[in-house]
Amino acid sequence: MPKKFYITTPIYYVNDVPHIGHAYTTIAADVLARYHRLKGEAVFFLTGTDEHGQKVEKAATERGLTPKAHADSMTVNFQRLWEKLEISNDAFIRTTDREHVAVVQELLRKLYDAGEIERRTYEGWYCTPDERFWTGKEIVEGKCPDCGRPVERITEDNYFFLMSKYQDRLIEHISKNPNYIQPESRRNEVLGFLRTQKLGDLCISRPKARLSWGIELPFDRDFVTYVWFDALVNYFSAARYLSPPAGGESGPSEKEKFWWPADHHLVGKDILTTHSVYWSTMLMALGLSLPGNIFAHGWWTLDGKKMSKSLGNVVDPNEVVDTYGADAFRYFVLREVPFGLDGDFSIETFTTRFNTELANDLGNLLSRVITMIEKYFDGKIPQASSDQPSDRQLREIAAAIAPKVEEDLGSLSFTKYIHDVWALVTRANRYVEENAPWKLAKNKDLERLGSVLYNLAEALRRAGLYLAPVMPSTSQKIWDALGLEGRIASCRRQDEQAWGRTAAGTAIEAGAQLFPRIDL
Ligand code: ME8
Repeated sequence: MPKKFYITTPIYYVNDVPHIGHAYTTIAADVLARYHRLKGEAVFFLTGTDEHGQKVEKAATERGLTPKAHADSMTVNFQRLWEKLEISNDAFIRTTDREHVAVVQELLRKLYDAGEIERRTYEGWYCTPDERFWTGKEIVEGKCPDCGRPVERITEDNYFFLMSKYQDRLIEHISKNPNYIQPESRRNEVLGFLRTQKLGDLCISRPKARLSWGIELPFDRDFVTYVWFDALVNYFSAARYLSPPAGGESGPSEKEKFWWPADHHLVGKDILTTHSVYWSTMLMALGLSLPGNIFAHGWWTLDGKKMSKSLGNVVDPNEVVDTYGADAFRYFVLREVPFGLDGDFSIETFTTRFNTELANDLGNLLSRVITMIEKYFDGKIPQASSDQPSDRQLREIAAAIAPKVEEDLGSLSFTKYIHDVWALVTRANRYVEENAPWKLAKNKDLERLGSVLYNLAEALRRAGLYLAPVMPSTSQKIWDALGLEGRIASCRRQDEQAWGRTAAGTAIEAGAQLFPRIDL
């Protein structure tokens, strides 16, 4: 059976429409999924929507809809955007799926029966409009620190997951597994917090009297499950009922055994604690394996400002994609900011990268090579018959990519990945200048001209192969232009990366410019 690779994005709340932040995590996960498919691994790439809880209920009420009808209408926004962005997810989970609800209840029952969940009386300051509790230290002169309205003292029964007893085990797990939480700065933050503060128990219920839109506790019908306890379980429940068959077996337990645990949970830095603390301890209490890695990426701003709906400065990925194409957007977000750091989106920086890197470096290279093969060799890839130092250098750069990108994606360094592939694009452009094919044509040195154009076609084929996870359509266009058969996404990388796989005589196909320059 091939090696498995299971990757997840957060499941997004249906209280809002998707923006650049949602697209970012999903694109990053897509690149990893595509890369591992190219390597011939069995891949399960999961994304979806988080549909229960206060925020969603509130958004639905504001629209005069039931929460489910609201969720149905909002989920489509995510699904459509993922199609537009060429996201290759294998499944889309919704926490309102009947199967997911059943798994959440099964796990709650298991924890309750094992004494991992306890009913307790909770006392605290409650802000009714915000529907949340505050501690005595947090409130400001008897008012909610968030909205400034008066808070009231409430005593309420709730169920608690006994999270605190896992504090030491969690510290040990994170310490012993340096890759468990990445990047390292975030790992240190989590460890620092766990080593200096006492972990509390986690309130995992909400009385139905206060919130009804949630999964009912299987052991007390007066309560629903806290939305995070329900949402985090998606990663596990999907492995059972939405994952691809495991080596031909499609039973839930075979699939669970094959796919669980996930290799990577990609999340934004805002939700690292819920994943590294809540989810890890929940899995420990359930006796389930912990994921291989939780990676917290940074935050996007727009023109240096925090994006917010009320300020109206949210980047709508739909607009960018409709104007400049999915690949350019995918390329930009991964190229611009090292994964893990915060980044800023502005149309100026986007345009600069688009024009210099995509239109000039890559797009022009392809169109020059194709035009010359058409003009001098009747549209057929010529034979390589000479071998000069610059040819060897080009081949060496191409050969060096595979081990480099393997390391890059092993540490989720997308920026470095693109940089390492771009070394070949840059070298190929220099190769054009060094060999000046137009001069060879003028001097009627067709033998050398043929070799030069063959090598350039090979360099482009290799660049297309490695760029396929990042820019799937562009890579396919490169593939088609070079007259190569089949879908690049169905290739096996190890079969394709040898130099010289392009057959001389192959008919090329002239197409449109890959990236027509943007004039602002
Ligand atoms: O938190 N920059 O859902 P959510 C980068 N349902 N990424 C951003 C971003 C920004 N400005 N804004 C949002 C939830 N994100 C829960 C998750 S998982 C079991 C439950 C991204 O709709 C980032 O991935 O608020 C963040 O973690 C996610 O959107 C939060 O999406």
